[in-house]
Amino acid sequence: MRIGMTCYPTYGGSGIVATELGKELAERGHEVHFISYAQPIRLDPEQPRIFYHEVEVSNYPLFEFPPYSLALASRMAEVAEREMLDLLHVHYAIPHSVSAFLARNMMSRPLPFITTLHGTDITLVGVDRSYLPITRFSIQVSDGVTSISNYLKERTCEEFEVSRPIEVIPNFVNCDLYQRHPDPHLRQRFAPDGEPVVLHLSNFRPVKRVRDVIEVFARMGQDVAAHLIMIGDGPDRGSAEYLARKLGVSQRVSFVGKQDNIRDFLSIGDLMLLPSEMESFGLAALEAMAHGVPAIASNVGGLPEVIENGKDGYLFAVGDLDGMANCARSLLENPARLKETGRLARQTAERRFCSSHIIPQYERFYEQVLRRATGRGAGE
Ligand code: GMT
Repeated sequence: MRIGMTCYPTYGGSGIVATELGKELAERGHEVHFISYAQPIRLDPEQPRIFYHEVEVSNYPLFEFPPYSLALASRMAEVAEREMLDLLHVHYAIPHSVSAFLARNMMSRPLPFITTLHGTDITLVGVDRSYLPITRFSIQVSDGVTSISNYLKERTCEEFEVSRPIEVIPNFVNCDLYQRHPDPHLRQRFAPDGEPVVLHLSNFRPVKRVRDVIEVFARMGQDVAAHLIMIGDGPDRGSAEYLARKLGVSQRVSFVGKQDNIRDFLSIGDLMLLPSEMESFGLAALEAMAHGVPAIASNVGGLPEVIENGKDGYLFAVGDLDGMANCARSLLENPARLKETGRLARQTAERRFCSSHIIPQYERFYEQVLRRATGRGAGE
Protein backbone atom coordinates (compact mmCIF):
# COMPACT_ATOMS: atom_id res chain seq x y z
CA MET A 1 0.00 0.00 0.00
CA ARG A 2 1.06 3.62 -0.46
CA ILE A 3 0.25 5.61 2.64
CA GLY A 4 0.48 9.34 3.36
CA MET A 5 1.17 9.91 7.09
CA THR A 6 0.74 13.24 8.87
CA CYS A 7 1.52 14.03 12.51
CA TYR A 8 3.03 16.69 14.72
CA PRO A 9 6.71 15.95 14.23
CA THR A 10 7.68 17.06 17.74
CA TYR A 11 8.53 15.12 20.90
CA GLY A 12 4.85 14.31 21.73
CA GLY A 13 3.62 10.73 21.97
CA SER A 14 1.36 11.02 18.92
CA GLY A 15 4.30 11.97 16.69
CA ILE A 16 6.27 9.04 18.06
CA VAL A 17 3.39 6.62 17.45
CA ALA A 18 2.91 7.91 13.88
CA THR A 19 6.64 7.66 13.15
CA GLU A 20 7.04 4.19 14.61
CA LEU A 21 3.92 3.07 12.74
CA GLY A 22 5.35 4.38 9.46
CA LYS A 23 8.68 2.64 10.11
CA GLU A 24 6.98 -0.66 10.91
CA LEU A 25 4.74 -0.44 7.84
CA ALA A 26 7.76 0.29 5.64
CA GLU A 27 9.52 -2.75 7.12
CA ARG A 28 6.50 -4.80 6.07
CA GLY A 29 6.78 -3.63 2.46
CA HIS A 30 4.46 -0.61 2.35
CA GLU A 31 5.51 2.78 1.02
CA VAL A 32 5.07 5.48 3.64
CA HIS A 33 5.14 9.18 2.79
CA PHE A 34 5.40 11.53 5.76
CA ILE A 35 3.84 14.92 5.04
CA SER A 36 4.52 17.50 7.76
CA TYR A 37 6.25 20.83 8.43
CA ALA A 38 9.39 19.20 9.86
CA GLN A 39 10.92 15.77 9.76
CA PRO A 40 9.59 13.65 12.67
CA ILE A 41 12.38 13.17 15.21
CA ARG A 42 12.60 9.39 15.19
CA LEU A 43 12.35 9.14 11.39
CA ASP A 44 15.25 7.90 9.31
CA PRO A 45 14.57 9.05 5.73
CA GLU A 46 17.31 6.65 4.59
CA GLN A 47 15.13 3.69 5.57
CA PRO A 48 13.84 1.91 2.45
CA ARG A 49 10.27 2.84 1.43
CA ILE A 50 10.18 5.87 3.78
CA PHE A 51 9.77 9.33 2.23
CA TYR A 52 9.51 12.75 3.75
CA HIS A 53 7.69 15.67 2.10
CA GLU A 54 8.06 18.98 3.88
CA VAL A 55 5.12 21.36 4.05
CA GLU A 56 6.41 24.87 3.51
CA VAL A 57 4.22 27.69 4.69
CA SER A 58 5.09 30.93 2.98
CA ASN A 59 4.28 34.05 4.92
CA TYR A 60 2.53 36.47 2.59
CA PRO A 61 2.84 39.91 4.24
CA LEU A 62 -0.93 40.37 4.32
CA PHE A 63 -1.41 37.26 6.47
CA GLU A 64 -0.92 37.75 10.16
CA PHE A 65 -1.08 33.94 10.59
CA PRO A 66 0.41 31.66 7.90
CA PRO A 67 -2.34 29.26 6.70
CA TYR A 68 -0.68 25.95 7.63
CA SER A 69 -3.83 23.84 7.25
CA LEU A 70 -4.22 24.98 3.65
CA ALA A 71 -0.54 24.48 2.82
CA LEU A 72 -0.83 20.98 4.30
CA ALA A 73 -3.98 20.19 2.28
CA SER A 74 -2.31 21.33 -0.97
CA ARG A 75 0.80 19.28 -0.24
CA MET A 76 -1.27 16.20 0.67
CA ALA A 77 -3.19 16.39 -2.62
CA GLU A 78 -0.01 17.00 -4.63
CA VAL A 79 1.90 14.11 -3.01
CA ALA A 80 -1.15 11.82 -3.28
CA GLU A 81 -1.44 12.54 -6.99
CA ARG A 82 2.26 12.21 -7.80
CA GLU A 83 3.02 9.20 -5.60
CA MET A 84 -0.34 7.49 -6.29
CA LEU A 85 -1.17 7.22 -2.58
CA ASP A 86 -3.93 4.80 -1.62
CA LEU A 87 -4.92 6.67 1.51
CA LEU A 88 -3.97 9.32 4.05
CA HIS A 89 -3.55 8.56 7.74
CA VAL A 90 -3.55 11.61 9.99
CA HIS A 91 -2.84 11.85 13.70
CA TYR A 92 -5.12 14.43 15.41
CA ALA A 93 -8.39 15.69 14.03
CA ILE A 94 -7.34 19.34 14.42
CA PRO A 95 -6.06 20.47 12.05
CA HIS A 96 -4.83 17.39 10.20
CA SER A 97 -8.11 15.71 9.31
CA VAL A 98 -9.55 19.01 8.12
CA SER A 99 -6.60 19.30 5.73
CA ALA A 100 -7.07 15.67 4.67
CA PHE A 101 -10.76 16.37 4.04
CA LEU A 102 -9.80 19.23 1.71
CA ALA A 103 -7.17 17.11 -0.03
CA ARG A 104 -9.69 14.30 -0.54
CA ASN A 105 -12.12 16.76 -2.15
CA MET A 106 -9.42 18.20 -4.40
CA MET A 107 -8.70 14.81 -5.96
CA SER A 108 -10.31 13.49 -9.13
CA ARG A 109 -10.21 9.95 -7.72
CA PRO A 110 -11.12 8.51 -4.30
CA LEU A 111 -8.52 9.25 -1.60
CA PRO A 112 -9.86 8.00 1.75
CA PHE A 113 -8.39 9.30 4.98
CA ILE A 114 -8.13 7.82 8.45
CA THR A 115 -7.96 9.91 11.60
CA THR A 116 -6.29 8.57 14.73
CA LEU A 117 -7.34 10.25 17.97
CA HIS A 118 -4.71 10.65 20.69
CA GLY A 119 -6.67 12.74 23.19
CA THR A 120 -5.37 16.18 22.39
CA ASP A 121 -8.44 17.13 20.33
CA ILE A 122 -10.54 16.77 23.47
CA THR A 123 -8.07 18.90 25.42
CA LEU A 124 -8.16 21.55 22.71
CA VAL A 125 -11.95 21.68 22.69
CA GLY A 126 -11.90 21.79 26.51
CA VAL A 127 -9.76 24.92 26.32
CA ASP A 128 -11.69 26.52 23.45
CA ARG A 129 -15.25 25.33 22.77
CA SER A 130 -15.32 27.13 19.42
CA TYR A 131 -13.32 24.20 17.99
CA LEU A 132 -16.06 21.70 18.86
CA PRO A 133 -18.15 21.85 15.64
CA ILE A 134 -15.15 21.57 13.32
CA THR A 135 -13.60 18.78 15.37
CA ARG A 136 -16.87 16.85 15.39
CA PHE A 137 -17.24 17.47 11.65
CA SER A 138 -13.75 16.23 10.82
CA ILE A 139 -14.30 13.07 12.88
CA GLN A 140 -17.65 12.43 11.17
CA VAL A 141 -16.33 12.89 7.62
CA SER A 142 -13.19 10.75 8.09
CA ASP A 143 -13.37 7.49 6.15
CA GLY A 144 -12.10 5.67 9.22
CA VAL A 145 -11.36 6.70 12.80
CA THR A 146 -9.15 4.93 15.31
CA SER A 147 -8.61 5.63 18.97
CA ILE A 148 -5.63 4.60 21.09
CA SER A 149 -7.76 3.36 24.01
CA ASN A 150 -11.32 2.38 24.91
CA TYR A 151 -11.37 5.27 27.34
CA LEU A 152 -10.67 7.77 24.55
CA LYS A 153 -13.23 6.17 22.25
CA GLU A 154 -15.98 6.53 24.88
CA ARG A 155 -14.90 10.04 25.83
CA THR A 156 -14.90 11.07 22.14
CA CYS A 157 -18.41 9.71 21.58
CA GLU A 158 -19.69 11.61 24.63
CA GLU A 159 -17.76 14.83 24.13
CA PHE A 160 -18.41 15.21 20.40
CA GLU A 161 -21.72 13.35 20.32
CA VAL A 162 -20.51 11.21 17.47
CA SER A 163 -22.21 7.91 16.77
CA ARG A 164 -19.94 6.65 13.98
CA PRO A 165 -17.80 3.54 14.48
CA ILE A 166 -14.40 4.11 16.06
CA GLU A 167 -11.84 1.31 15.97
CA VAL A 168 -9.67 0.95 19.07
CA ILE A 169 -6.08 0.18 18.08
CA PRO A 170 -3.79 0.60 21.08
CA ASN A 171 -0.32 2.08 20.96
CA PHE A 172 2.57 -0.33 20.61
CA VAL A 173 6.31 -0.87 20.99
CA ASN A 174 8.73 -2.91 18.95
CA CYS A 175 9.51 -5.57 21.56
CA ASP A 176 12.75 -6.58 19.85
CA LEU A 177 14.16 -3.07 20.01
CA TYR A 178 12.47 -2.00 23.22
CA GLN A 179 14.08 -4.34 25.67
CA ARG A 180 16.63 -3.99 28.39
CA HIS A 181 20.23 -3.54 27.22
CA PRO A 182 21.85 -1.63 30.12
CA ASP A 183 24.93 0.44 29.43
CA PRO A 184 27.03 0.14 32.62
CA HIS A 185 28.71 3.51 31.93
CA LEU A 186 25.39 5.32 31.77
CA ARG A 187 24.18 3.69 34.95
CA GLN A 188 27.48 4.49 36.65
CA ARG A 189 27.03 8.15 35.67
CA PHE A 190 23.79 8.50 37.61
CA ALA A 191 24.04 5.76 40.22
CA PRO A 192 27.74 5.19 40.96
CA ASP A 193 27.04 3.29 44.20
CA GLY A 194 24.45 0.96 42.71
CA GLU A 195 21.53 3.02 44.02
CA PRO A 196 18.11 2.47 42.40
CA VAL A 197 17.23 4.67 39.42
CA VAL A 198 13.79 6.25 39.21
CA LEU A 199 12.70 7.71 35.86
CA HIS A 200 10.23 10.25 34.59
CA LEU A 201 9.69 10.83 30.85
CA SER A 202 7.38 13.47 29.40
CA ASN A 203 7.10 16.79 27.60
CA PHE A 204 6.80 18.62 30.95
CA ARG A 205 3.41 20.10 30.10
CA PRO A 206 1.19 20.98 33.09
CA VAL A 207 -0.93 17.86 32.42
CA LYS A 208 2.12 15.72 33.32
CA ARG A 209 2.31 17.18 36.87
CA VAL A 210 6.12 17.09 36.92
CA ARG A 211 6.19 18.88 40.29
CA ASP A 212 4.34 15.83 41.69
CA VAL A 213 7.21 13.67 40.45
CA ILE A 214 9.67 15.73 42.51
CA GLU A 215 7.34 15.81 45.51
CA VAL A 216 6.81 12.02 45.41
CA PHE A 217 10.56 11.46 45.09
CA ALA A 218 11.27 13.75 48.06
CA ARG A 219 8.62 11.99 50.17
CA MET A 220 10.24 8.61 49.45
CA GLY A 221 12.93 9.74 51.91
CA GLN A 222 16.71 10.05 51.85
CA ASP A 223 17.40 6.56 53.14
CA VAL A 224 16.30 4.74 49.95
CA ALA A 225 19.17 6.69 48.35
CA ALA A 226 17.60 6.54 44.89
CA HIS A 227 18.50 8.81 41.96
CA LEU A 228 15.78 10.41 39.85
CA ILE A 229 16.35 11.07 36.13
CA MET A 230 13.92 13.57 34.59
CA ILE A 231 13.89 13.00 30.80
CA GLY A 232 12.33 15.57 28.46
CA ASP A 233 11.73 19.26 28.43
CA GLY A 234 8.83 21.67 28.40
CA PRO A 235 7.09 24.52 30.19
CA ASP A 236 7.20 23.09 33.74
CA ARG A 237 10.86 22.12 33.79
CA GLY A 238 11.99 25.32 35.51
CA SER A 239 9.49 25.07 38.34
CA ALA A 240 10.31 21.37 38.84
CA GLU A 241 14.03 22.23 39.10
CA TYR A 242 13.20 24.94 41.62
CA LEU A 243 11.08 22.53 43.67
CA ALA A 244 13.89 19.96 43.72
CA ARG A 245 16.20 22.61 45.21
CA LYS A 246 13.55 23.77 47.67
CA LEU A 247 12.88 20.22 48.89
CA GLY A 248 16.63 19.56 49.24
CA VAL A 249 16.79 16.70 46.73
CA SER A 250 18.48 18.44 43.79
CA GLN A 251 21.73 16.49 44.34
CA ARG A 252 19.82 13.30 43.65
CA VAL A 253 17.80 14.57 40.68
CA SER A 254 19.19 14.94 37.12
CA PHE A 255 17.32 16.86 34.45
CA VAL A 256 18.73 15.48 31.22
CA GLY A 257 16.44 17.24 28.71
CA LYS A 258 15.21 15.74 25.44
CA GLN A 259 16.98 12.53 24.51
CA ASP A 260 17.16 10.92 21.10
CA ASN A 261 17.92 7.48 22.39
CA ILE A 262 15.35 6.95 25.05
CA ARG A 263 16.00 3.21 25.17
CA ASP A 264 19.41 3.74 26.81
CA PHE A 265 17.79 5.58 29.70
CA LEU A 266 14.87 3.16 30.04
CA SER A 267 17.42 0.34 30.18
CA ILE A 268 19.04 1.66 33.35
CA GLY A 269 15.78 2.40 35.21
CA ASP A 270 14.20 0.51 38.08
CA LEU A 271 10.93 2.39 38.41
CA MET A 272 8.96 5.01 36.48
CA LEU A 273 6.81 7.78 37.97
CA LEU A 274 3.92 9.04 35.81
CA PRO A 275 1.55 11.04 38.03
CA SER A 276 -0.26 12.76 35.11
CA GLU A 277 -3.53 14.59 35.39
CA MET A 278 -4.61 12.78 32.20
CA GLU A 279 -3.23 10.20 29.78
CA SER A 280 -5.41 8.82 27.01
CA PHE A 281 -2.92 5.97 26.82
CA GLY A 282 0.41 6.66 28.52
CA LEU A 283 3.02 5.67 25.93
CA ALA A 284 5.87 6.53 28.32
CA ALA A 285 4.58 3.89 30.78
CA LEU A 286 4.43 1.27 28.01
CA GLU A 287 7.93 2.10 26.76
CA ALA A 288 9.24 1.69 30.32
CA MET A 289 7.33 -1.57 30.84
CA ALA A 290 8.87 -3.03 27.68
CA HIS A 291 12.24 -2.47 29.38
CA GLY A 292 11.08 -4.28 32.51
CA VAL A 293 10.58 -0.98 34.35
CA PRO A 294 7.19 -0.91 36.13
CA ALA A 295 5.34 2.38 36.51
CA ILE A 296 3.62 4.06 39.42
CA ALA A 297 1.00 6.16 37.66
CA SER A 298 -2.31 7.96 38.01
CA ASN A 299 -5.51 6.00 37.78
CA VAL A 300 -6.84 8.07 34.88
CA GLY A 301 -7.81 7.86 31.22
CA GLY A 302 -6.36 4.90 29.36
CA LEU A 303 -3.67 4.07 31.94
CA PRO A 304 -5.75 1.27 33.56
CA GLU A 305 -5.88 -0.35 30.10
CA VAL A 306 -2.07 -0.46 30.06
CA ILE A 307 -1.19 -1.11 33.73
CA GLU A 308 -2.87 -3.76 35.86
CA ASN A 309 -2.82 -2.26 39.33
CA GLY A 310 -0.89 -4.37 41.83
CA LYS A 311 0.38 -6.76 39.16
CA ASP A 312 2.61 -5.11 36.56
CA GLY A 313 2.53 -1.60 38.07
CA TYR A 314 0.57 0.59 40.47
CA LEU A 315 -2.20 3.14 40.03
CA PHE A 316 -3.17 5.93 42.44
CA ALA A 317 -5.68 8.76 42.40
CA VAL A 318 -4.30 11.92 40.79
CA GLY A 319 -2.42 13.89 43.46
CA ASP A 320 -2.14 10.99 45.96
CA LEU A 321 1.49 11.82 46.56
CA ASP A 322 1.82 9.89 49.82
CA GLY A 323 0.28 6.80 48.26
CA MET A 324 2.73 6.96 45.36
CA ALA A 325 5.72 7.73 47.58
CA ASN A 326 4.97 4.87 50.01
CA CYS A 327 4.49 2.46 47.14
CA ALA A 328 7.75 3.52 45.45
CA ARG A 329 9.62 3.25 48.69
CA SER A 330 8.31 -0.18 49.56
CA LEU A 331 9.08 -1.47 46.04
CA LEU A 332 12.65 -0.17 46.12
CA GLU A 333 13.13 -1.70 49.58
CA ASN A 334 11.96 -5.06 48.29
CA PRO A 335 14.14 -5.87 45.25
CA ALA A 336 12.52 -9.28 44.69
CA ARG A 337 9.05 -7.71 44.42
CA LEU A 338 10.38 -4.93 42.21
CA LYS A 339 12.02 -7.46 39.91
CA GLU A 340 8.86 -9.58 39.67
CA THR A 341 6.71 -6.50 38.92
CA GLY A 342 9.21 -5.52 36.21
CA ARG A 343 9.08 -9.02 34.74
CA LEU A 344 5.28 -8.88 34.59
CA ALA A 345 5.45 -5.39 33.06
CA ARG A 346 7.65 -6.72 30.25
CA GLN A 347 5.27 -9.67 29.85
CA THR A 348 2.29 -7.30 29.43
CA ALA A 349 4.16 -5.30 26.80
CA GLU A 350 5.02 -8.52 24.96
CA ARG A 351 1.59 -10.12 25.16
CA ARG A 352 -0.59 -7.12 24.41
CA PHE A 353 1.32 -4.24 22.88
CA CYS A 354 4.06 -5.57 20.60
CA SER A 355 4.12 -4.01 17.15
CA SER A 356 3.94 -7.55 15.74
CA HIS A 357 0.34 -7.77 17.10
CA ILE A 358 -0.73 -4.17 16.53
CA ILE A 359 0.58 -3.31 13.04
CA PRO A 360 -1.53 -6.05 11.38
CA GLN A 361 -4.58 -4.41 13.00
CA TYR A 362 -3.73 -1.16 11.21
CA GLU A 363 -3.16 -3.04 7.95
CA ARG A 364 -6.57 -4.74 8.21
CA PHE A 365 -8.21 -1.43 9.01
CA TYR A 366 -6.54 0.26 6.03
CA GLU A 367 -7.77 -2.54 3.72
CA GLN A 368 -11.31 -2.25 5.10
CA VAL A 369 -11.43 1.53 4.67
CA LEU A 370 -9.92 1.36 1.21
CA ARG A 371 -12.38 -1.28 0.05
CA ARG A 372 -15.32 0.65 1.46
CA ALA A 373 -14.23 3.92 -0.13
CA THR A 374 -13.08 2.65 -3.51
CA GLY A 375 -14.62 -0.79 -3.92
CA ARG A 376 -11.11 -2.22 -4.37
CA GLY A 377 -8.16 -3.33 -2.25
CA ALA A 378 -4.63 -1.94 -2.46
CA GLY A 379 -2.99 -2.42 -5.86
CA GLU A 380 -6.18 -3.81 -7.47
O1 GMT B 1 0.40 14.04 26.42
C1 GMT B 1 0.99 14.85 25.71
O2 GMT B 1 1.42 15.91 26.16
C2 GMT B 1 1.27 14.57 24.25
C3 GMT B 1 0.11 13.89 23.57
C4 GMT B 1 0.30 13.89 22.07
O3 GMT B 1 -0.66 14.23 21.40
O4 GMT B 1 1.37 13.56 21.56
O5 GMT B 1 0.00 12.55 24.04
C5 GMT B 1 -1.21 11.87 23.76
O6 GMT B 1 -0.91 10.84 22.83
C6 GMT B 1 0.01 9.85 23.31
C7 GMT B 1 0.28 8.87 22.18
O7 GMT B 1 -0.88 8.25 21.73
C8 GMT B 1 -0.59 9.15 24.56
O8 GMT B 1 0.30 8.18 25.04
C9 GMT B 1 -0.84 10.21 25.64
O9 GMT B 1 -1.47 9.59 26.74
C10 GMT B 1 -1.75 11.31 25.09
N1 GMT B 1 -1.84 12.41 26.08
C11 GMT B 1 -2.97 12.74 26.69
O10 GMT B 1 -4.02 12.16 26.54
C12 GMT B 1 -2.88 13.88 27.65
